Amino acid sequence: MTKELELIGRARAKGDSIAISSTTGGRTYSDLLDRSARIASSLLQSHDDLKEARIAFLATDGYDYASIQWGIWRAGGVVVPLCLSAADPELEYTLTNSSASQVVVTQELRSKLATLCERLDLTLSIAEEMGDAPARALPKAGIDRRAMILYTSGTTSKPKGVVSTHANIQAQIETLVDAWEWQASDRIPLFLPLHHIHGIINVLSCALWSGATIEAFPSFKIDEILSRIAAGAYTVFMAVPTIYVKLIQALNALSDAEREPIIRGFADLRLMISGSAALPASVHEQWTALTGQKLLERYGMTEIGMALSNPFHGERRPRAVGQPLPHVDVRLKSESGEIIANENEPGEIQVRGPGVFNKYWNLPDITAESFDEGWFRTDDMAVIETGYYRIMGRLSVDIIKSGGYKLSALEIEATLLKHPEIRECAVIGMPDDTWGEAVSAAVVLEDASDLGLEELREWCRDRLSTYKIPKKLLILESLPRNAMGKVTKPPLRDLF
Ligand code: MCA
Ligand code: AMP
Repeated sequence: MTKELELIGRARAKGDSIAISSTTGGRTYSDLLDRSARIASSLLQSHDDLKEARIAFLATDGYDYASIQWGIWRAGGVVVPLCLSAADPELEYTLTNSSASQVVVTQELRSKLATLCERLDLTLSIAEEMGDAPARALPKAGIDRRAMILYTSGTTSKPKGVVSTHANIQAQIETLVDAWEWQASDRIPLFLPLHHIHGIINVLSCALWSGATIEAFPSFKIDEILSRIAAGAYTVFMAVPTIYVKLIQALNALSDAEREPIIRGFADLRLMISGSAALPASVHEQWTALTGQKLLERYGMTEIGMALSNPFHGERRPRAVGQPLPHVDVRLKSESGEIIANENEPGEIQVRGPGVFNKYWNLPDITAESFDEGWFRTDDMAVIETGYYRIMGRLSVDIIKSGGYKLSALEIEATLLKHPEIRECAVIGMPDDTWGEAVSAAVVLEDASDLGLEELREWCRDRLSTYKIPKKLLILESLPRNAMGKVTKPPLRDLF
């Protein structure tokens, strides 16, 4: 038996409530249903069902984004959200790797994709022009269908496409709605990028599932957001640690009179969450000292949604990520292969449950290697201390977390090696107070090159997303190597 997606069905009951507002005004749940149905009809043309065709899309505005996402789902397609700050080679990789059959974009972003789509012979549809297609009966496909491909960087040099079904997405949403007590009366700002789980599931989808109201910003517009906080516009706030660092800096730069209403606004929120990267205890404590709010830190991953969380009711402990969320099984496995039964013994986090993804797109071997007896291997190490999990770090030195983004050192190295003056390079994440880790490149230059950081950053702009561009550059005569001739990265940390 197949029926309408529950996310869509629930929206029908919400009718005239505001789903998403932005500077262009407020849009109701009925608006979202109507526009997404028209986009779905336009995508379908003469077909009955897109049958899991991959449709890539790019939009800045939250309402445009949600209408296109729902439109693709309602037509039976798989959404492939593109990254707004991606460079052309990255967009091309996503489009070709997912074998997207068409691309949807808003008018304002058309120029970002027009030439590329023409070269790749891909139909580019403009969202604003998709409203006139005659309404069609929309397919009802069932929740075991594939729904989304998100690209995540890992220990392969190119990002992997994480395929999630509607059932996975629904499980990820229900877990959070349950644990964090989402309500229809909630109001949340959305400023996180919409090509990753944090923005897509934790904020956008949980809010729409709950019949809540989203206020969407095109990116993290700190002054606008602070003035809305002061106006008491929200009940819930979700961000990455870098954003809390930036908020603390901004608040500390204000006079007492300017700061007071903003602090009051933050203090009045019912819930503030941090995740996507480790929240330093100092930031946790400074935030409590400033606003009285105890941040709820949680842990998740593109492949699994959220897995561990400090409690909504109960102790929210700095440096800890709490306990398994509802419907999520978590275990720790030691390096020697034992399942850890005791506190204070470190092991790899492994996760099982209905939210765990379907597979990596076109990578059956890597998918198989990522599971251990049905448990997904996260590559993150943790320990349980007085009942709460604490993340200790990652198994791979090649994964960097910067500003909440997961980056592959190997991918950045492969790009840097295309520079004609770089003979060898090694990329690592150096500890950074604002970004968590800063992308840092050690390079051996060709003779006679005088390449500097600014010139290299400029060269990277057409090739890498902003957040992957090296922040630090170290020029060496040679890279440190082990007896086998393999570059060893940890010693580089002492050289920067
Ligand atoms: C930007 N800049 C950086 C970085 N990003 N420098 C170093 N490291 C970075 N990571 C530089 C830019 O080059 C620019 O410099 C200047 O900072 C301003 O750039 P801009 O992009 O405008 O910065 P921003 O708007 O202040 O962005 C910071 C941000 C953003 C809001 C923290 O990075 C962000 O939205 N991060 C969230 C990512 C996220 O959602 N991750 C979740 C993944 P210049 O001016 O010199 O050019 S999902 C996940 O991890 C799992 C599932 C989970 O658990 O959630
Ligand atoms: P992503 O692939 O972008 O979904 O990033 C997932 C990774 O982010 C995890 O494997 C962790 O390494 C990291 N991460 C997420 N939340 C936390 C947290 N609260 N503390 C430490 N690391 C985190």
